[in-house]
Amino acid sequence: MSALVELGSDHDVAIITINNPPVNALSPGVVEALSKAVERVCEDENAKAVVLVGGGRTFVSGGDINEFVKFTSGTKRRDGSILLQALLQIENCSKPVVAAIHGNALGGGLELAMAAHYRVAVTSAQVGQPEVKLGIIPGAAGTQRLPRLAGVATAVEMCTEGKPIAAQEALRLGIVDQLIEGDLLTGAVAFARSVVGNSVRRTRDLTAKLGTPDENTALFAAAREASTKKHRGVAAPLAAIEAVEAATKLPFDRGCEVEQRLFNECLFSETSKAMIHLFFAGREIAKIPDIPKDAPRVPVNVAAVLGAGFMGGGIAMVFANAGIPVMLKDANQEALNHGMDLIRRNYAASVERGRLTQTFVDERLELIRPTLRDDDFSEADIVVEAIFEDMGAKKVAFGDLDRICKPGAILATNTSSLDIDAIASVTNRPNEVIGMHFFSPAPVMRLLEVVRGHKTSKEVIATCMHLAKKLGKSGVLVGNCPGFVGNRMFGLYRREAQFVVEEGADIEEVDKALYNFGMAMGPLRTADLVGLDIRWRIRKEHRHLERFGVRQPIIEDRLCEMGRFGQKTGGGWYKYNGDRTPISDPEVARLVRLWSADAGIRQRPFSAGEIVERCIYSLVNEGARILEEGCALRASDIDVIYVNGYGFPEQRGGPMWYASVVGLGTVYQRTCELQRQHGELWEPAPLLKRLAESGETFADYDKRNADRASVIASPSALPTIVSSERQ
Ligand code: 3H9
Repeated sequence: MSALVELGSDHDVAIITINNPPVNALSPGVVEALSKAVERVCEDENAKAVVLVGGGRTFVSGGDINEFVKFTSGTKRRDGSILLQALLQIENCSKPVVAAIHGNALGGGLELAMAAHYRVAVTSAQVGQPEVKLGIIPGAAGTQRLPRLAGVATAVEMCTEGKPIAAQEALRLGIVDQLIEGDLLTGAVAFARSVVGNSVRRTRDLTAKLGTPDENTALFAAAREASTKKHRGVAAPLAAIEAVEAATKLPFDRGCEVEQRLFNECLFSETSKAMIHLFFAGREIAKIPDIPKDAPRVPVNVAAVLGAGFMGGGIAMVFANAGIPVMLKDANQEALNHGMDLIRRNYAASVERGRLTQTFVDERLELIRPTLRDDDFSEADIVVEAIFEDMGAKKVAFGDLDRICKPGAILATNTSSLDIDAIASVTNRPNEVIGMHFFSPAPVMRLLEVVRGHKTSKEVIATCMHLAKKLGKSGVLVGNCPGFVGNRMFGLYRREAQFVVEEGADIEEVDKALYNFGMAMGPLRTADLVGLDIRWRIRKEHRHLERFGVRQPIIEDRLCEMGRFGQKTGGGWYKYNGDRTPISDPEVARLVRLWSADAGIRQRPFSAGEIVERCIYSLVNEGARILEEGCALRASDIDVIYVNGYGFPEQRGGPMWYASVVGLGTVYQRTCELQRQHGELWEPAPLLKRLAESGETFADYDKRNADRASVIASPSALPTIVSSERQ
């Protein structure tokens, strides 16, 4: 037998074990070896039943995603029938086949398990069809077998949302037949023996849960409507619905044909390439060239958050949600009460929406300990400072923390733009100071920028990157430049949106163009949401650093001077009637034209395409600069940042991936044109120029630089950045 698939037995029960670490993906060779093993047990007279199990930490986590990249890049031809045939072979086996699930049965893993006659699972196991998150649909009859086992509504939900479900739920839905307490293999073998002699139950023959045409018509229509709204611009959820619908209307084999056609259409789309890129990018972020995977880490058993405002409270919830006890401190009782009330209200809203259970919330609240006493923080293994964004105040806070906290405790700041090294400089332990830049609202947003200071120790970085994963965040290590990676780029994007308005585009047109491109929200609506005053204040502070002759945006400053700070003041770019719905304000439109004309800016109409180019290419150009400076390790890290923290559409793979799809030559040419029109603000990043000239992509650059030493820790040229971007 191949090392990938092992054939053993427990007396009269054959045991087939898949061994393809780390996640038992169905890589080349696995399916073939599995097929051979099944053939042998079918012929083995001594085997009365078969248990199919995953070796190591999991059952099977799906088809091998690396293979998909080979198919779409044309380096390998896909033959979808190999897996389908192997699954039929299992289903056709005359002896009962029992899939024994621990860890995950995902994608092709669940499809494999569903081809078995029975499924047993440990309670900690999860099953799911997450293909949609890769821009594809199940491609090994998952859309045909799942509705037969769990019903049409469940199949639609699982195949369109891609969320895995826990074993207990899988049992309730009929996907799993029995939960195993104790040793999985022992339980699975006992289960297999208990069904010997029964006629085998082939999933493809089941029809009871396939629903009636009347029920299904309404169900599919509702699912299509919901999916179109929720997954804007992604074809896979609709394709998944079509495939499940085929299961309800066609015989099994014909349904499989429909699934194969749709699977291939999705797989070869730009969307799926982008989403698969993001899958691997999401794994790459954990790899820090100068910090090995097994680098020593500080144990984090108790956390503390300084500052019980919206951000601090949210960060405390993040720790509690991960099961880590956390203290929350503020300067006085009133602020602390206010913070705790906010936390309770947030949790209550989640219970109301059915996202969390009351029991879960009660347990989490138990983990959050409000305190006013400095000394309590001496217990903490990590403190996250989340007070207001002011260097003086932060320095005072870090001086205090240095005094109070135990040696070895990590002192993290949640600053979104301030210099980590300057903050660290007031402590006697700059090696233990780091940035942990959470995004708002902290319990919801997946992104966490981990900011490496000049002296931050490897142990502290390793701990925070590991902690990020434990907290359910995509932790990306970035360098200590102003605005770090995300905000530094976003400042330019927002600035460009303003410039385009000054040059004649309507406010609504700009937001609509970027929304239709796929952004979660247009840039001007976003500005109103976060508040125009924050950047206004920063711009005023840095006015002295602006260079003569370098264009500065004018409109947001004027709006702020009128007291229009955005949603919180009932008006900014838009007006608001007591809620979050933006309403076009003709007065703002009039003023914008007036102010722009006064400033001598020529006005002209804009197409949506031009608006998108201006705003998105500004992200790309700055991203290239950041990459070359070394403030991001990889272009793909920037993509992870933008998709997880800035509402960039995942179907476009992030700004750097998108630029490579457009063609870096095209992006560079356009940047040069914009430089001719607008001057040095559009000076192409040298890296963009080089890659464009050599015909390479950012992914090529990432590959070439896979072993680069580390992100640059010290701040880059602050004056240049401030003068051109006015962060
Ligand atoms: C599919 O099944 C389609 C079917 O219909 C069949 C059609 C024919 N393939 O995430 P981790 C790697 S589509 C290849 O850090 P965790 C991953 O890149 C697939 N590689 O671990 C990483 O490599 P490295 C449907 C895979 O414990 C390493 O394993 N399935 C695959 O935090 C560890 O991964 C999915 O979409 C794969 N399928 O999480 C599941 N999966 O160390 C995708 C993982 O070199 N996978 N790797 O960077 C996951 O969601 C998580 O990896 C999992 C483990 C939950 C399994």
